[in-house]
Amino acid sequence: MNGIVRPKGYNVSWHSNPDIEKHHFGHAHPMKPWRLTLAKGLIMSYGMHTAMDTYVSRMATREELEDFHSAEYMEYLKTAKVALPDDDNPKEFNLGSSDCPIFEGLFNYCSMYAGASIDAARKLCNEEADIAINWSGGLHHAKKAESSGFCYVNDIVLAILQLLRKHPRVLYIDIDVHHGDGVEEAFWSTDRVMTLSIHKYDGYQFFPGTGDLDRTGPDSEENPGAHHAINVPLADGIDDEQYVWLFKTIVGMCVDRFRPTAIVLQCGADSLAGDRLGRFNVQVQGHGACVAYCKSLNIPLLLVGGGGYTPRNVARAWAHETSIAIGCDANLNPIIPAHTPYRSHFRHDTIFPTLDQILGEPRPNKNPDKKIREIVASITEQLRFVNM
Ligand code: VJV
Ligand code: CA
Ligand code: ZN
Repeated sequence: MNGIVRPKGYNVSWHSNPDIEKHHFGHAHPMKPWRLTLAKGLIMSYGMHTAMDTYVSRMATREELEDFHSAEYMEYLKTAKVALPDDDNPKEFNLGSSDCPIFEGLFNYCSMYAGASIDAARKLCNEEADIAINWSGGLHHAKKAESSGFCYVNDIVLAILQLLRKHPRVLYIDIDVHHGDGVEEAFWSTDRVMTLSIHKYDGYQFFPGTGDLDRTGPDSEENPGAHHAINVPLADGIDDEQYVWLFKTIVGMCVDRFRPTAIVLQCGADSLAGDRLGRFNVQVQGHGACVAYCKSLNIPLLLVGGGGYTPRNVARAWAHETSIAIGCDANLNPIIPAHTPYRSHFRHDTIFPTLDQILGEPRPNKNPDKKIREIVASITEQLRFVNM
Protein backbone atom coordinates (compact mmCIF):
# COMPACT_ATOMS: atom_id res chain seq x y z
CA MET A 1 0.00 0.00 0.00
CA ASN A 2 3.01 2.31 -0.23
CA GLY A 3 2.67 3.26 3.43
CA ILE A 4 -0.29 5.62 3.11
CA VAL A 5 -1.32 6.95 6.51
CA ARG A 6 -4.14 9.30 7.35
CA PRO A 7 -2.61 12.63 8.38
CA LYS A 8 -3.25 13.34 12.08
CA GLY A 9 -5.47 16.31 12.86
CA TYR A 10 -5.71 17.14 9.16
CA ASN A 11 -8.77 16.26 7.06
CA VAL A 12 -8.98 15.84 3.33
CA SER A 13 -12.42 15.16 1.81
CA TRP A 14 -12.76 13.59 -1.63
CA HIS A 15 -16.01 14.05 -3.56
CA SER A 16 -16.67 11.87 -6.60
CA ASN A 17 -19.39 9.83 -8.28
CA PRO A 18 -18.90 6.98 -10.77
CA ASP A 19 -22.09 8.04 -12.61
CA ILE A 20 -20.37 11.26 -13.72
CA GLU A 21 -17.61 9.30 -15.41
CA LYS A 22 -19.97 7.35 -17.68
CA HIS A 23 -21.13 10.32 -19.75
CA HIS A 24 -19.98 10.80 -23.34
CA PHE A 25 -19.69 14.12 -25.15
CA GLY A 26 -19.73 12.23 -28.46
CA HIS A 27 -17.33 10.63 -30.88
CA ALA A 28 -13.89 12.32 -30.99
CA HIS A 29 -14.88 15.13 -28.60
CA PRO A 30 -11.76 16.02 -26.58
CA MET A 31 -13.58 16.18 -23.21
CA LYS A 32 -13.70 12.65 -21.80
CA PRO A 33 -15.32 12.21 -18.37
CA TRP A 34 -13.78 8.72 -18.44
CA ARG A 35 -10.41 10.32 -17.52
CA LEU A 36 -11.93 10.56 -14.02
CA THR A 37 -12.22 6.75 -13.89
CA LEU A 38 -8.55 6.52 -14.84
CA ALA A 39 -7.59 9.05 -12.13
CA LYS A 40 -9.72 7.33 -9.52
CA GLY A 41 -8.16 3.93 -10.37
CA LEU A 42 -4.72 5.39 -9.83
CA ILE A 43 -5.64 7.15 -6.57
CA MET A 44 -7.18 3.95 -5.21
CA SER A 45 -4.45 1.60 -6.38
CA TYR A 46 -2.03 3.62 -4.25
CA GLY A 47 -4.49 3.30 -1.34
CA MET A 48 -4.88 7.06 -1.01
CA HIS A 49 -8.65 6.82 -0.45
CA THR A 50 -7.93 5.29 2.96
CA ALA A 51 -6.37 8.57 4.07
CA MET A 52 -9.35 10.76 3.08
CA ASP A 53 -13.03 11.15 3.97
CA THR A 54 -14.68 9.91 0.78
CA TYR A 55 -18.15 10.99 -0.35
CA VAL A 56 -20.28 9.88 -3.28
CA SER A 57 -21.52 13.21 -4.53
CA ARG A 58 -25.21 13.95 -4.93
CA MET A 59 -26.97 16.01 -7.56
CA ALA A 60 -27.23 19.74 -6.93
CA THR A 61 -30.86 20.86 -6.63
CA ARG A 62 -32.46 23.26 -9.12
CA GLU A 63 -32.48 25.87 -6.38
CA GLU A 64 -28.76 25.44 -5.79
CA LEU A 65 -28.01 25.67 -9.53
CA GLU A 66 -30.13 28.82 -9.75
CA ASP A 67 -27.96 30.50 -7.10
CA PHE A 68 -25.95 31.51 -10.17
CA HIS A 69 -27.68 30.30 -13.34
CA SER A 70 -30.90 31.70 -14.76
CA ALA A 71 -34.04 29.58 -14.30
CA GLU A 72 -34.69 29.74 -18.07
CA TYR A 73 -31.26 28.33 -18.87
CA MET A 74 -31.59 25.54 -16.28
CA GLU A 75 -35.03 24.61 -17.63
CA TYR A 76 -33.64 24.44 -21.17
CA LEU A 77 -30.62 22.40 -20.02
CA LYS A 78 -32.93 19.92 -18.29
CA THR A 79 -35.29 19.46 -21.21
CA ALA A 80 -32.86 19.80 -24.16
CA LYS A 81 -33.18 16.91 -26.58
CA VAL A 82 -30.14 15.05 -27.86
CA ALA A 83 -29.31 16.30 -31.34
CA LEU A 84 -26.37 16.28 -33.70
CA PRO A 85 -24.04 19.17 -32.87
CA ASP A 86 -24.34 22.03 -35.26
CA ASP A 87 -21.40 24.41 -35.17
CA ASP A 88 -22.78 26.94 -37.63
CA ASN A 89 -26.06 27.24 -35.85
CA PRO A 90 -25.55 27.43 -32.10
CA LYS A 91 -28.88 26.98 -30.39
CA GLU A 92 -30.27 28.87 -27.45
CA PHE A 93 -27.84 29.33 -24.56
CA ASN A 94 -25.07 28.11 -26.91
CA LEU A 95 -26.23 24.52 -26.40
CA GLY A 96 -25.84 22.04 -29.22
CA SER A 97 -22.61 23.41 -30.68
CA SER A 98 -19.71 21.04 -31.29
CA ASP A 99 -17.97 22.41 -28.16
CA CYS A 100 -21.11 22.01 -26.01
CA PRO A 101 -23.14 19.14 -27.47
CA ILE A 102 -26.41 17.93 -25.98
CA PHE A 103 -25.74 14.32 -24.96
CA GLU A 104 -27.63 11.61 -23.09
CA GLY A 105 -27.88 12.43 -19.39
CA LEU A 106 -26.44 15.96 -19.79
CA PHE A 107 -28.47 17.52 -16.95
CA ASN A 108 -27.61 14.75 -14.50
CA TYR A 109 -23.94 15.05 -15.44
CA CYS A 110 -24.01 18.81 -14.71
CA SER A 111 -26.01 18.47 -11.48
CA MET A 112 -23.61 15.83 -10.17
CA TYR A 113 -20.35 17.67 -10.77
CA ALA A 114 -21.95 20.81 -9.34
CA GLY A 115 -23.29 18.93 -6.30
CA ALA A 116 -19.78 17.65 -5.61
CA SER A 117 -18.24 21.14 -5.64
CA ILE A 118 -21.03 22.58 -3.46
CA ASP A 119 -20.62 19.78 -0.90
CA ALA A 120 -16.83 20.14 -0.96
CA ALA A 121 -17.18 23.89 -0.24
CA ARG A 122 -19.57 23.14 2.63
CA LYS A 123 -17.04 20.76 4.18
CA LEU A 124 -14.59 23.66 4.29
CA CYS A 125 -17.22 26.05 5.71
CA ASN A 126 -18.07 23.60 8.51
CA GLU A 127 -14.38 23.07 9.23
CA GLU A 128 -14.87 19.37 8.58
CA ALA A 129 -12.09 19.47 6.00
CA ASP A 130 -8.82 21.39 5.57
CA ILE A 131 -8.68 20.45 1.90
CA ALA A 132 -11.69 19.33 -0.14
CA ILE A 133 -11.29 17.76 -3.60
CA ASN A 134 -13.64 17.44 -6.59
CA TRP A 135 -11.71 16.36 -9.69
CA SER A 136 -14.96 16.26 -11.72
CA GLY A 137 -15.49 20.01 -11.27
CA GLY A 138 -13.57 23.07 -12.41
CA LEU A 139 -15.78 23.95 -15.39
CA HIS A 140 -14.79 27.59 -15.46
CA HIS A 141 -16.27 28.87 -18.76
CA ALA A 142 -19.99 28.44 -18.01
CA LYS A 143 -21.95 31.72 -17.73
CA LYS A 144 -25.18 32.66 -15.99
CA ALA A 145 -27.26 31.83 -19.05
CA GLU A 146 -24.81 30.27 -21.50
CA SER A 147 -22.75 27.15 -21.96
CA SER A 148 -19.25 27.67 -23.28
CA GLY A 149 -16.10 25.64 -23.97
CA PHE A 150 -17.28 22.19 -22.73
CA CYS A 151 -18.76 23.83 -19.59
CA TYR A 152 -22.53 24.01 -18.95
CA VAL A 153 -22.86 24.72 -15.22
CA ASN A 154 -20.22 26.73 -13.38
CA ASP A 155 -19.58 24.60 -10.30
CA ILE A 156 -16.72 26.91 -9.24
CA VAL A 157 -19.00 29.94 -9.00
CA LEU A 158 -21.52 27.85 -7.05
CA ALA A 159 -18.79 26.64 -4.66
CA ILE A 160 -17.42 30.16 -4.13
CA LEU A 161 -20.97 31.39 -3.37
CA GLN A 162 -21.11 28.74 -0.63
CA LEU A 163 -17.71 29.80 0.75
CA LEU A 164 -18.82 33.45 0.81
CA ARG A 165 -21.59 32.56 3.28
CA LYS A 166 -18.88 32.13 5.86
CA HIS A 167 -15.65 33.49 4.44
CA PRO A 168 -15.11 37.21 4.02
CA ARG A 169 -12.58 36.84 1.18
CA VAL A 170 -11.98 34.04 -1.34
CA LEU A 171 -8.97 33.80 -3.68
CA TYR A 172 -9.67 31.90 -6.90
CA ILE A 173 -6.62 30.56 -8.76
CA ASP A 174 -6.84 28.91 -12.19
CA ILE A 175 -3.94 26.93 -13.71
CA ASP A 176 -5.94 25.51 -16.62
CA VAL A 177 -4.27 26.51 -19.93
CA HIS A 178 -7.46 28.44 -20.81
CA HIS A 179 -8.58 31.75 -19.30
CA GLY A 180 -11.04 31.31 -16.39
CA ASP A 181 -13.47 33.79 -17.93
CA GLY A 182 -16.73 32.52 -16.39
CA VAL A 183 -15.51 32.80 -12.80
CA GLU A 184 -13.84 36.15 -13.45
CA GLU A 185 -17.04 37.56 -14.96
CA ALA A 186 -19.27 36.24 -12.15
CA PHE A 187 -17.24 38.06 -9.47
CA TRP A 188 -16.23 41.03 -11.62
CA SER A 189 -17.97 43.54 -9.35
CA THR A 190 -17.09 42.40 -5.85
CA ASP A 191 -14.01 42.91 -3.72
CA ARG A 192 -14.72 39.72 -1.75
CA VAL A 193 -13.37 37.47 -4.50
CA MET A 194 -10.03 37.93 -6.20
CA THR A 195 -9.62 35.89 -9.40
CA LEU A 196 -6.23 34.91 -10.81
CA SER A 197 -5.91 32.99 -14.06
CA ILE A 198 -2.69 31.87 -15.73
CA HIS A 199 -3.27 30.91 -19.36
CA LYS A 200 -2.17 30.83 -22.97
CA TYR A 201 -3.11 34.13 -24.62
CA ASP A 202 -2.44 35.24 -28.16
CA GLY A 203 -4.80 38.12 -28.68
CA TYR A 204 -7.86 36.36 -30.04
CA GLN A 205 -7.20 32.93 -31.55
CA PHE A 206 -6.72 30.73 -28.50
CA PHE A 207 -10.00 30.05 -26.71
CA PRO A 208 -11.75 31.99 -25.16
CA GLY A 209 -9.75 34.96 -26.47
CA THR A 210 -9.84 37.01 -23.24
CA GLY A 211 -7.43 37.39 -20.31
CA ASP A 212 -4.89 40.02 -21.29
CA LEU A 213 -2.70 41.51 -18.55
CA ASP A 214 -4.66 44.77 -18.47
CA ARG A 215 -8.01 43.05 -17.86
CA THR A 216 -8.09 43.81 -14.13
CA GLY A 217 -11.75 44.45 -13.31
CA PRO A 218 -14.24 47.25 -14.03
CA ASP A 219 -12.24 50.38 -13.54
CA SER A 220 -14.42 52.92 -11.83
CA GLU A 221 -14.22 54.75 -8.54
CA GLU A 222 -17.54 53.32 -7.28
CA ASN A 223 -16.83 49.73 -8.24
CA PRO A 224 -15.38 47.61 -5.44
CA GLY A 225 -14.38 44.87 -7.93
CA ALA A 226 -11.86 47.10 -9.69
CA HIS A 227 -8.32 45.62 -9.76
CA HIS A 228 -9.53 42.28 -8.30
CA ALA A 229 -9.14 40.32 -11.55
CA ILE A 230 -5.59 39.19 -12.22
CA ASN A 231 -4.55 37.78 -15.57
CA VAL A 232 -1.26 36.18 -16.53
CA PRO A 233 -1.13 35.80 -20.33
CA LEU A 234 1.60 33.45 -21.55
CA ALA A 235 2.96 32.18 -24.85
CA ASP A 236 3.55 28.54 -25.90
CA GLY A 237 6.04 26.24 -24.24
CA ILE A 238 6.44 27.65 -20.72
CA ASP A 239 8.48 25.22 -18.58
CA ASP A 240 8.31 24.17 -14.92
CA GLU A 241 11.01 26.55 -13.75
CA GLN A 242 9.30 29.68 -15.10
CA TYR A 243 5.78 28.48 -14.34
CA VAL A 244 6.38 27.55 -10.71
CA TRP A 245 8.39 30.71 -10.06
CA LEU A 246 5.59 32.84 -11.54
CA PHE A 247 2.93 30.94 -9.61
CA LYS A 248 4.62 31.27 -6.23
CA THR A 249 5.58 34.89 -6.80
CA ILE A 250 2.14 36.05 -7.90
CA VAL A 251 0.07 33.91 -5.53
CA GLY A 252 2.38 35.01 -2.68
CA MET A 253 1.77 38.68 -3.54
CA CYS A 254 -2.01 38.15 -3.81
CA VAL A 255 -2.18 36.40 -0.44
CA ASP A 256 -0.12 39.14 1.25
CA ARG A 257 -2.29 41.90 -0.13
CA PHE A 258 -5.77 40.31 -0.21
CA ARG A 259 -5.50 38.04 2.88
CA PRO A 260 -7.96 35.40 1.64
CA THR A 261 -9.71 33.24 4.24
CA ALA A 262 -10.33 30.46 1.68
CA ILE A 263 -8.67 29.46 -1.59
CA VAL A 264 -10.14 27.67 -4.60
CA LEU A 265 -7.55 26.17 -6.96
CA GLN A 266 -8.72 25.04 -10.39
CA CYS A 267 -6.17 22.39 -11.43
CA GLY A 268 -6.94 22.11 -15.17
CA ALA A 269 -4.45 19.53 -16.45
CA ASP A 270 -4.37 20.88 -20.00
CA SER A 271 -1.45 23.08 -18.92
CA LEU A 272 0.68 19.89 -18.90
CA ALA A 273 3.18 19.05 -21.63
CA GLY A 274 1.75 16.77 -24.29
CA ASP A 275 -1.86 17.84 -23.78
CA ARG A 276 -4.04 17.40 -26.88
CA LEU A 277 -5.37 20.98 -26.67
CA GLY A 278 -2.73 22.68 -24.51
CA ARG A 279 0.44 24.55 -25.49
CA PHE A 280 2.62 24.52 -22.36
CA ASN A 281 5.52 22.34 -21.22
CA VAL A 282 4.57 22.05 -17.55
CA GLN A 283 5.39 18.68 -15.97
CA VAL A 284 3.46 16.75 -13.32
CA GLN A 285 6.06 17.98 -10.80
CA GLY A 286 5.56 21.65 -11.68
CA HIS A 287 1.75 21.36 -11.77
CA GLY A 288 1.85 19.64 -8.38
CA ALA A 289 4.21 22.27 -6.96
CA CYS A 290 1.38 24.80 -7.39
CA VAL A 291 -0.91 22.62 -5.26
CA ALA A 292 1.84 22.11 -2.67
CA TYR A 293 2.41 25.86 -2.44
CA CYS A 294 -1.30 26.52 -1.83
CA LYS A 295 -1.40 23.81 0.80
CA SER A 296 1.62 25.36 2.55
CA LEU A 297 -0.36 28.58 3.09
CA ASN A 298 -2.57 26.79 5.66
CA ILE A 299 -5.78 28.38 4.38
CA PRO A 300 -8.88 26.20 3.74
CA LEU A 301 -8.39 24.89 0.20
CA LEU A 302 -10.82 23.61 -2.42
CA LEU A 303 -9.21 21.67 -5.27
CA VAL A 304 -11.22 21.19 -8.45
CA GLY A 305 -10.28 19.67 -11.82
CA GLY A 306 -10.96 21.36 -15.15
CA GLY A 307 -9.49 20.76 -18.59
CA GLY A 308 -7.08 17.99 -19.49
CA TYR A 309 -7.25 16.14 -22.80
CA THR A 310 -4.55 13.49 -22.65
CA PRO A 311 -6.31 11.21 -20.16
CA ARG A 312 -3.25 9.28 -18.88
CA ASN A 313 -1.53 12.56 -17.95
CA VAL A 314 -4.65 14.03 -16.36
CA ALA A 315 -4.86 10.91 -14.17
CA ARG A 316 -1.17 11.20 -13.28
CA ALA A 317 -1.44 14.86 -12.28
CA TRP A 318 -4.60 14.52 -10.20
CA ALA A 319 -3.34 11.37 -8.45
CA HIS A 320 -0.05 13.13 -7.65
CA GLU A 321 -1.96 16.18 -6.40
CA THR A 322 -4.18 14.01 -4.23
CA SER A 323 -1.01 12.59 -2.65
CA ILE A 324 0.21 16.15 -2.00
CA ALA A 325 -3.12 17.02 -0.34
CA ILE A 326 -2.85 14.11 2.08
CA GLY A 327 0.90 14.61 2.50
CA CYS A 328 2.12 11.21 1.27
CA ASP A 329 3.76 12.37 -1.97
CA ALA A 330 7.29 11.81 -0.70
CA ASN A 331 6.49 8.21 0.27
CA LEU A 332 4.89 7.08 -2.99
CA ASN A 333 6.65 4.60 -5.20
CA PRO A 334 6.71 6.43 -8.55
CA ILE A 335 6.21 3.17 -10.46
CA ILE A 336 2.48 2.77 -11.08
CA PRO A 337 1.23 -0.24 -9.06
CA ALA A 338 0.82 -3.45 -11.05
CA HIS A 339 -2.84 -3.82 -10.04
CA THR A 340 -3.86 -0.32 -11.23
CA PRO A 341 -6.97 -0.59 -13.45
CA TYR A 342 -6.24 0.24 -17.12
CA ARG A 343 -2.52 0.20 -16.35
CA SER A 344 -1.78 -0.41 -20.05
CA HIS A 345 -2.95 3.17 -20.74
CA PHE A 346 0.07 4.46 -18.86
CA ARG A 347 2.56 2.38 -20.83
CA HIS A 348 4.46 3.66 -23.81
CA ASP A 349 7.94 2.48 -24.49
CA THR A 350 8.60 1.80 -20.82
CA ILE A 351 7.85 -1.46 -19.03
CA PHE A 352 7.41 0.35 -15.74
CA PRO A 353 5.28 3.44 -16.25
CA THR A 354 5.66 6.06 -13.54
CA LEU A 355 3.34 8.56 -11.91
CA ASP A 356 5.37 11.65 -12.69
CA GLN A 357 6.93 11.02 -16.11
CA ILE A 358 4.79 12.21 -19.00
CA LEU A 359 5.57 11.86 -22.65
CA GLY A 360 4.97 14.91 -24.73
CA GLU A 361 6.50 16.64 -27.69
CA PRO A 362 8.72 19.35 -26.22
CA ARG A 363 7.29 22.66 -27.38
CA PRO A 364 9.72 25.54 -28.00
CA ASN A 365 9.51 27.99 -25.09
CA LYS A 366 8.29 31.34 -26.47
CA ASN A 367 8.35 33.09 -23.05
CA PRO A 368 11.50 35.19 -22.54
CA ASP A 369 12.46 35.69 -18.86
CA LYS A 370 12.21 39.44 -19.44
CA LYS A 371 8.53 39.08 -20.33
CA ILE A 372 7.90 36.99 -17.22
CA ARG A 373 9.48 39.72 -15.05
CA GLU A 374 7.40 42.39 -16.77
CA ILE A 375 4.22 40.47 -15.94
CA VAL A 376 5.22 40.35 -12.25
CA ALA A 377 6.04 44.08 -12.29
CA SER A 378 2.65 44.92 -13.78
CA ILE A 379 0.74 42.81 -11.24
CA THR A 380 2.79 44.29 -8.39
CA GLU A 381 1.60 47.71 -9.56
CA GLN A 382 -2.02 46.48 -9.89
CA LEU A 383 -2.08 45.07 -6.36
CA ARG A 384 -1.15 48.48 -4.92
CA PHE A 385 -4.71 49.52 -5.80
CA VAL A 386 -6.26 46.67 -3.79
CA ASN A 387 -7.28 47.97 -0.37
CA MET A 388 -5.72 46.11 2.54
O1 VJV B 1 -11.87 27.24 -29.97
C1 VJV B 1 -13.03 26.93 -29.73
C2 VJV B 1 -14.21 27.39 -30.58
C3 VJV B 1 -14.29 26.97 -31.93
C4 VJV B 1 -15.61 26.55 -32.50
C5 VJV B 1 -15.79 25.02 -32.38
N1 VJV B 1 -14.70 24.30 -33.05
C6 VJV B 1 -14.88 22.83 -32.91
C7 VJV B 1 -13.41 24.68 -32.43
C8 VJV B 1 -13.18 26.19 -32.58
C9 VJV B 1 -14.06 28.37 -31.63
N2 VJV B 1 -13.33 26.14 -28.70
C10 VJV B 1 -12.34 25.55 -27.85
C11 VJV B 1 -12.92 25.29 -26.48
C12 VJV B 1 -11.91 24.88 -25.47
C13 VJV B 1 -12.58 24.61 -24.14
C14 VJV B 1 -11.60 24.35 -23.02
C15 VJV B 1 -12.31 24.00 -21.74
C16 VJV B 1 -11.43 24.07 -20.50
O2 VJV B 1 -10.33 23.20 -20.60
O3 VJV B 1 -10.90 25.35 -20.29
C17 VJV B 1 -12.23 23.74 -19.21
C18 VJV B 1 -12.86 22.41 -19.19
C19 VJV B 1 -11.86 24.30 -28.48
N3 VJV B 1 -10.57 23.96 -28.61
C20 VJV B 1 -10.56 22.74 -29.22
C21 VJV B 1 -11.86 22.40 -29.46
N4 VJV B 1 -12.65 23.37 -29.00
C22 VJV B 1 -12.34 21.17 -30.11
C23 VJV B 1 -13.67 20.83 -29.99
C24 VJV B 1 -14.14 19.66 -30.60
C25 VJV B 1 -13.25 18.84 -31.33
C26 VJV B 1 -11.90 19.22 -31.43
C27 VJV B 1 -11.45 20.39 -30.82
C28 VJV B 1 -15.48 19.26 -30.50
C29 VJV B 1 -15.89 18.08 -31.12
C30 VJV B 1 -14.96 17.32 -31.81
N5 VJV B 1 -13.68 17.69 -31.91
C31 VJV B 1 -15.38 16.04 -32.47
CA1 CA C 1 -6.18 29.46 -16.48
ZN1 ZN D 1 -8.69 24.30 -20.45
